[in-house]
Amino acid sequence: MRGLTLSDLSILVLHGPNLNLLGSREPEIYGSLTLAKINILLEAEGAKLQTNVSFMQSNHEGILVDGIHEALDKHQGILINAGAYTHTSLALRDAIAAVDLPAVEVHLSNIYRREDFRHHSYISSVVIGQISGFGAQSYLLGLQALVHHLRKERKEIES
Ligand code: CA2
Repeated sequence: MRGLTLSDLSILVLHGPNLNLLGSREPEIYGSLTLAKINILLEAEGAKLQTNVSFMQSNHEGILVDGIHEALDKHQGILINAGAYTHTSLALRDAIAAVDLPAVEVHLSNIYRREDFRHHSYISSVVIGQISGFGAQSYLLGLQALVHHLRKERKEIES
């Protein structure tokens, strides 16, 4: 079988509930960019990093769980903003743990500066790291960190 080359990396970006409303409401918390614009920025960052980026948004927990399962044979890593499911979903946590793909959790807002119920993430214990509070930049920083991690992991396996 052909070995993977540097440009063969593929990342799944998962956006959780209500993030399809970005740009239309609460810009003081979540910024003024639409989700489509954030995806365009991620695609451009992916191109710089020689990494393919795919996107999925759902307002439904089970659909996000299915997306995580389906990532297994298609992608090497997951970038996830689980939205409010961050604070409630054992199912998403278990799905990320089950597929065992490196994942990075991102949030537009700094969840630790907000209401107490946003301070706990069910996801954080099964991801390699979390970036929170930098608006759309959180996604770009998360993508960079994930690609860096995957490349480092790959180099370690090859050496
Ligand atoms: O800061 C983040 O990225 C969050 O994941 C966003 C979630 C929130 O429940 C998390 O605590 C933190 C909410 C996403 C809602 O997105 C909206 C976008 C526009 C208008 C209203 C909601």
